[in-house]
Amino acid sequence: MGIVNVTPDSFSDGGLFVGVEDAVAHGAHLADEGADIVDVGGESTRPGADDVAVREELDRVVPVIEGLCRARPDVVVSVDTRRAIVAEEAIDAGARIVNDVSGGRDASMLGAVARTGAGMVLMHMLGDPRTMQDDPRYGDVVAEVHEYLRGRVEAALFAGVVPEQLAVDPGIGFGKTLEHNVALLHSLHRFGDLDAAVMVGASRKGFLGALTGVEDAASRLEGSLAAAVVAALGGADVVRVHDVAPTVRAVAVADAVRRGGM
Ligand code: HH2
Repeated sequence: MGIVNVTPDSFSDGGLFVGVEDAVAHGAHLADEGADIVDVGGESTRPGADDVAVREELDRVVPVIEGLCRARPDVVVSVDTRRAIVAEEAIDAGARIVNDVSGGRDASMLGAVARTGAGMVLMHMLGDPRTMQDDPRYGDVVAEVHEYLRGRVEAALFAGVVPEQLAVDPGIGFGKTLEHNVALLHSLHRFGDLDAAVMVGASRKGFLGALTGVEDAASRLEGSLAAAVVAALGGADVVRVHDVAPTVRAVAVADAVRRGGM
């Protein structure tokens, strides 16, 4: 999954693709580089980010989704949103997956996704982006995130979301310390029993900067590739990344090893 952030303030690429044409061209470029899914988001969820008005979020993502679906009908487009209203309009515009970092907390979200038959990513986040990195604590982070996602899968299925269309994501960096992120990647295989695909988004994130000593987020390629390979070996079905071409090549090796041959 390649990332298109139509935001002025995303942590590693904010402001680069705020114009519709630039964002559509970037999404098409990620598809050319080998992304099977292109994720379009209009709200930064970096630690400390403020909420975006609904109208603003719609104005950012809907024209880009329409443009991308028109330009590249072969690409699966997902919308990165916590709001049911944005999800619905994005699906009308051509999106086929809703990527919800809040795990479907908006009371109307699961029903909206179920009605459309769209795919859904349920991610774990502790609290909300404004406060999630203020001293996050868990007794056993892997067990607690697993239990949370189990409950969200159950809620989604109860609401009528198609089981084959579900993915879970432990939410690297969303209310987690360096140790929590490493523990979740180390034990990723444990999320394989949730009857859902497993997705991981570690690309360019702060814990990679801490582990590698690379401060500039856009320069964290090696750390991001290592995390994608680790995730693939741990059973991830989808990795959400900024740097698509190098990730496709790195994950091709990891996938072959995981399968034990070609
Ligand atoms: N991470 C980000 C946004 N959406 N969705 C899922 N499912 N998993 C993730 O790990 C995830 C996500 C944050 O990264 P990014 O979009 O690059 O930054 P920002 O939130 O600042 O726009």
